[in-house]
Amino acid sequence: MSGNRTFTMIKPEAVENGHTGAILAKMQSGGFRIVALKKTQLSKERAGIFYEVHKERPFYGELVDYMSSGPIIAALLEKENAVADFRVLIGATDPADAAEGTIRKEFAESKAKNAVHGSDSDENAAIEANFFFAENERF
Ligand code: FUP
Repeated sequence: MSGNRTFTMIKPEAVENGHTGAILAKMQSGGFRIVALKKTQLSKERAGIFYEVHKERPFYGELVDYMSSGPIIAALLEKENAVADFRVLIGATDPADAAEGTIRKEFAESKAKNAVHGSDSDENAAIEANFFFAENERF
């Protein structure tokens, strides 16, 4: 996968609160094309694997519990400079620091329940996309 794709999840609180459509619309109007999309729920074990890079962080247990607490929307998105541009569109990790107009500013509840995930590198975007999507689920 080249540098034009990023992986995202709409997190449980945003799905639960009915923000899926509005968040996907913001992604699309931000210039991102949906390559793959699914609604699914992570088991605790799979959430633990997805967030393994944060294993030593104090919030890891809560993060795994939260991310497996309800359904999420997983998506693979395409745009030139996707990883960096998507992180601008979603805003800072803590919604208190997120810029006006960003997805987290509008929809996130807190640093933990921050509405969306966005990959932090091309390499992780590829790993994360492979975690959720088979080749024949990408268009
Ligand atoms: P981001 O890349 O913006 O999602 O942020 P990080 O990689 O720093 O954090 C990964 C996830 O850990 C975030 F989605 C939310 C969670 N987190 C917390 O729950 N508490 C914290 O203090 C920091 C991050």
